[in-house]
Parts: sequence; structure tokens; C-alpha cells
Amino acid sequence: MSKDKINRELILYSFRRCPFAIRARLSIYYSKIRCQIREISLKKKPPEFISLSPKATVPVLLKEDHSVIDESIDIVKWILSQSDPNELLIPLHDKNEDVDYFISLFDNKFKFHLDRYKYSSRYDSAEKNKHRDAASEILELFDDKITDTGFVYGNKISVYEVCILPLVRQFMIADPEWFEGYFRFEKVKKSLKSFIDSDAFKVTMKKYDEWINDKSKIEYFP
Ligand SMILES: N[C@@H](CCC(=O)N[C@@H](CS)C(=O)NCC(=O)O)C(=O)O
Repeated sequence: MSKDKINRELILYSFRRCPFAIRARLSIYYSKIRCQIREISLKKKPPEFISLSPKATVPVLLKEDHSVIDESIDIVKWILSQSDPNELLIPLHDKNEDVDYFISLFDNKFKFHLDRYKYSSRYDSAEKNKHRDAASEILELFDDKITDTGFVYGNKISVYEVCILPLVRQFMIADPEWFEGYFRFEKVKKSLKSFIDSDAFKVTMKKYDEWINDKSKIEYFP
């Protein structure tokens, strides 16, 4: 590979509020690896971003060798395979755990109902509560997995919380009053609250100016 093809730094294309980008930033935070961050507009995606990954969804990680990872779960696994001081990936090595299946349940089925609940006016307003209840059924499975320690695996945060809680947060935000008053899965509620109160989350939600092109200011995360 020619020298000019090598980036000196990892570059993450991100969007602050996207739950998948939050997941990727959290894993970078926990890896203790620093990367360049480019906060982009989803309404006006930079051409460079689209050419790196034509499906054009955030997050996208551009590696030092110029290869691209454009699925959040793959960014989580890759960055933590480089450095995982908090051992977040441990459940992946436990043959009694099906981490990929459980997270994909949230990425697909849960996200499907979440979108139709949170953005019901774009879909079918009459079906809003039906989708809320279908998403709640999946959250019940998450609640069942949370142990007395308050965590899914062992007594600390793992890849489960990093990947799933950003999506649960979206569910809460769809109707905070309903969530506070009527959502009945207390372990999920508690887990979400301590996640939102954590330093990791605060750092992960830091605001950056929009990146437009190579002339924009270089920003770093964390
Ligand atoms: N499966 C993808 C999903 C990423 C995704 O859907 N991101 C949304 C934002 S939350 C996005 O970029 N949508 C494209 C758009 O809005 O144009 C992943 O996990 O990385």
C-alpha cells in the first residue's frame, strides 16, 4: 500500500442522536482509543462520506489502512478487539450466550416497531400504541436478562448494554411521560437511568460542529 493511502488516524463519521452512532462512540470511549470525529448532516451528506459507503448510513469508521466499517455492531467488535480494558466483549466468548442474536433482535424487530411508534405520524398514527406494545414485548426479554446486579452479564456493563441501551433511550424519548408512568419493566428503567447518568454517556453525547469537507476543523472523540 502506498504511503499516501495510509491515514494516521481513525476517522468516525457520526451523527450525535443516532442510536447506532451512539453505540459506536460508546465503544470507542470504552476502548480508550482516540479517533477523529466528523459530525455530518443526514440531510446533506458529504460526498466523501457517500463514496466511502454508498449505503450512506452512520456510523462509518474509516480505518488507518483505508478500509471501511459501515455497520455499528462491526465497529463495536473491531474497536474493542483492538483494546478492551473493561472487557465489554466477554459475553461474546461465552458459548451459553447468543449476543449476536439478541442484539440483532433489537436492530431489526425492535427498531421496526420503535420507528412506527416514535415517528407514527410518518407511518400510521392509529397503530402507534400497537407498535409501542410490540416493542415493549421485546423489552420484556431484555428485562428478563438483567440480573440482580443491574447488568445483563456479570456485574458490569458489557456489549449488551452498549448496543441495546441507545435504542431503549429512543423508546423512552418517544413519550417520556408514558415511559415514566406506565412502562412496567423496572430493571430496564433502572438500567437506562444509570446509563444516561454515566460519564461514558455524557462524553459520548458531546456536541461537535458539523463537518463539511477537508477544510473543516479537525475534531477528536473522546
Ligand atoms: N444497520 C446500521 C443502521 C444505521 C442507521 O440506520 N443509521 C441511520 C441514523 S440513526 C442513518 O444513517 N440513516 C440514513 C439517513 O437518515 O439518511 C448500523 O447499525 O450501522
